[in-house]
Amino acid sequence: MQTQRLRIAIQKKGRLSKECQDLLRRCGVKFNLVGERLVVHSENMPIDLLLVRDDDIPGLIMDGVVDLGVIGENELEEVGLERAALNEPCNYELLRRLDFGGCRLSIAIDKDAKYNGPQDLQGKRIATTYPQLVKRYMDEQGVKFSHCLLNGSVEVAPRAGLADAICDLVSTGATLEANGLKEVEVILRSKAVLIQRTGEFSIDKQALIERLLTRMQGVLQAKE
Ligand code: PRT
Ligand code: ZN
Repeated sequence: MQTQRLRIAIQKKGRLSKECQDLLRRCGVKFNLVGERLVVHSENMPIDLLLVRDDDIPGLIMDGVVDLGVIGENELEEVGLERAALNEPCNYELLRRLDFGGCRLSIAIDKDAKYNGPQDLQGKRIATTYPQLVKRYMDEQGVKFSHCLLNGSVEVAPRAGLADAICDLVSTGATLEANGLKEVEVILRSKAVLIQRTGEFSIDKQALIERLLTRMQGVLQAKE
């Protein structure tokens, strides 16, 4: 069901939400976030913001339920691979790479273990929230491994005896260090991106998207 107003999905609460809201505000979109609302109407533009879990954003775009979304490439690629494997719609258009949410998806092992390359992970169990991205990487390397799917506390899995290695997001490296782990392979470098659903847009929506993109270009350049 398409609406006249441009629908933009953003993370409700988390590492991308503040910078995402700041970016929209700098692009001139006025809105007031009150309470626990899922949909927030902009006060000065025909835009509705959808405040959701980041995990839901790729699917909302790929199913054509919302027009634009801001999401980390890690999440976008994982959901895309999962949907492709299930023969579900997985198309989207990348409008812009943004300047926040930077991190890397890395494999880490016990800090004292020897490591000479991906072949050392042969037959090991890897704990992760990103099974598709790990599988793609390990297939590329020709290394067989087993999964340990965890949606939280991934970094404690080796110490808890659940896995031999982990594959998780890293920014400063402090979490790995605190858990006695060392980063041995970077399998993806990620930033937040602005994406768009595929398909037709009304002339008005298209014009609004272009206006937003021009403003965004200005905002991002001014920060450089
Ligand atoms: O509730 P919701 O599902 O919306 O949020 P979430 O908990 O799934 O995601 P959130 O808010 O933690 O992260 C949203 C996005 O921010 C991620 O998908 C990444 O694109 C991006 N991002 C950038 C990060 C990090 N940096 C990051 N460091 N996401 C998570 N981390 C975690 C990491 O998982 C690990 O636990 O931070 C820890 C490592 O940080 P360092 O600094 O110790 O290395
Ligand atoms: Zn999430």
